[in-house]
Order: sequence, then C-alpha cells, then structure tokens
Amino acid sequence: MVSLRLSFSFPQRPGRRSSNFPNSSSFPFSPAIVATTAAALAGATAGIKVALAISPNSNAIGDPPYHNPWNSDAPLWASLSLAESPATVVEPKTGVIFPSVVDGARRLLGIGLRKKNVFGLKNIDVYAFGVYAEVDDVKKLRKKYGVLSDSEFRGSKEFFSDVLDQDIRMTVKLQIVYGRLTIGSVRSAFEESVGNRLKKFSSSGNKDLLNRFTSLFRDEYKLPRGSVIDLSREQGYVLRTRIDGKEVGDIQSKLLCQSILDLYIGDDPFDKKAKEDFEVGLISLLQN
Ligand code: DAO
Ligand code: DAO
Repeated sequence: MVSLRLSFSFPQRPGRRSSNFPNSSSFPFSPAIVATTAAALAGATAGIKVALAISPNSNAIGDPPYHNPWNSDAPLWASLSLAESPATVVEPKTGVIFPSVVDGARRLLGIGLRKKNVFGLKNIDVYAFGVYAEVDDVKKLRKKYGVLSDSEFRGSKEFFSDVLDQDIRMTVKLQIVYGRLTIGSVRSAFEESVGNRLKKFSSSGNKDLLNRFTSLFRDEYKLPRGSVIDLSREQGYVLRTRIDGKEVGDIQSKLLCQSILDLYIGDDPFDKKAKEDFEVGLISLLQN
C-alpha cells in the first residue's frame, strides 16, 4: 500500500532548544487549514493512507490541545501500524511532538506526561515522554510466547515483567515542558523516583548505583523548557543518557535499566494511559 506522508517542519526560534515544540511564528498554516487540506486529500485518495504530522498553532505549552483529526480518539497504536506510521505524533495536552521512530528501529508505542505534585497544592506538568521499543528485540519474545491472543497476553504478568527485565533495546524520550526546573529539584525528584524503584527490585547496592547515576548530572547542566533527555537501554543492559542529543554517560546495570523503565511501564507508572498504549502496541508488534 502506498503511504503518503505530509510533514511540516518548524524552524527553530533563536534560543529555543528543541524543534519539537510548537512554534506558530514560523508555521504558515493554521490547524484548520491543515486539517481541511488533509481531510480533502484523505477523501480524494481512498485506499491511500495519509500520515500527517500536525502541531498546534500555539506558542504556549498548556494552550488548549489541538487534536490530530486522524487519531484523536483512537489509541496511539492505531496510528502506528507497522507498515504505515506517521512521521511524528503529538502529545495532546502539551503539543509536544515525538518522532514515531528513533535510534534505528525503535518504535513509539506510548506517550504521556510526568506530573509532579508540589507541596500537596498543585500538579505541574514537568515533561512529556515517549516510550519506544526495538521491533526486532520485541519479536524475539515470540520464541517464548508463540502466538497468544490479546487477552492471553494481557493476562500474562510474566510477559510484561519480561519486557521490563529482558535485554530488549528501548528508549524513553523526555521533553521538558516546565520552565523553572532547577538541577536541585531534578536531583531530589529522581533520587526519590529512581531510588524507590531500585529498592523495589533489589535489597542491596542501591546507594552506589544511584550515586553513579546522579553523578552523571553535573551542576552545569541546565534543563530549560524544550530540553530533550533520552534514557535508553542498549544491548547488554547499558543505560545510556543523552541530553539534547549529547551523550552524558553509560552505566551498565540491569537493575538500573529496569528501575528507570518501571517508572513509565511498571506497576505504578507516571501515566497509566501511556502504559496501556505501550502494552497494546507491544502485543500488536508480536502478533504482526
Ligand atoms: O519546586 O518548582 C518546583 C517544582 C519542581 C518539580 C521538579 C520535578 C522534577 C522531576 C524530574 C525531572 C527529571 C528530568
Ligand atoms: O521523572 O522522576 C523522574 C525520573 C527521571 C529520571 C531521569 C532523570 C535524568 C535527569 C537528567 C538531569 C540532567 C541534569
């Protein structure tokens, strides 16, 4: 089947760290025009899939979300079939754009938001994230599970714990939306979140591991809105961290990889919908 891709790029404004953020000053089309044009195209090309990357016509994070007309009510997976995936997917609340494939053949399976409650008073949106898995590695699980039905997969705790702790290459892409992050607040937040997960999966050696991870993040790093952090599990259980595409360090630890991934796709994830989409996507990958 032919796949026609329309994608628009958003030239960066000076000082902006990421081109994945909506930027109407350089975006020549209003969403309505894009949607209308796209709808006309879709209508005119029965049998041809139109994969469309749309950004909200907005500069401000937190403006009313613009829903992609192709997949607003469908699970993320519905817009990410193996043969025809859109080039990018928009996180609806923040308008942040995620590529649908990264690091070779890692496919976007779920997107969500990391919120943080401040002093029990309000929730702030800290970053949007996308969870990606390497298609070939996921398919290796077929050897163990064969072809199960959706409900058999969904009922299998073992299957999801395998995804967390097997040598499957994955990437979690974080895009910062909160504009006032300090390195101190980041450190204490991840000492808590990652620290709890290390304790959950192991009774000893956590402190050293957490210190090794924390020491990668030196005080001179700044994380303004638009910064992108990639946390990836590379072959051999290597946790690789990149900030705005630059490598900051590798740590070889199965436990650390598992603990980080657990924040996004474990029992008590930051965003339940992201985890659900991830699971549906994963099962589809195995069944196709
Ligand atoms: O005091 O302004 C504030 C709130 C700070 C919230 C910090 C949350 C940090 C979450 C971890 C981010 C990792 C990149
Ligand atoms: O959201 O609590 C969380 C977990 C975030 C884990 C990763 C944090 C990486 C932080 C990089 C900081 C660089 C200065």
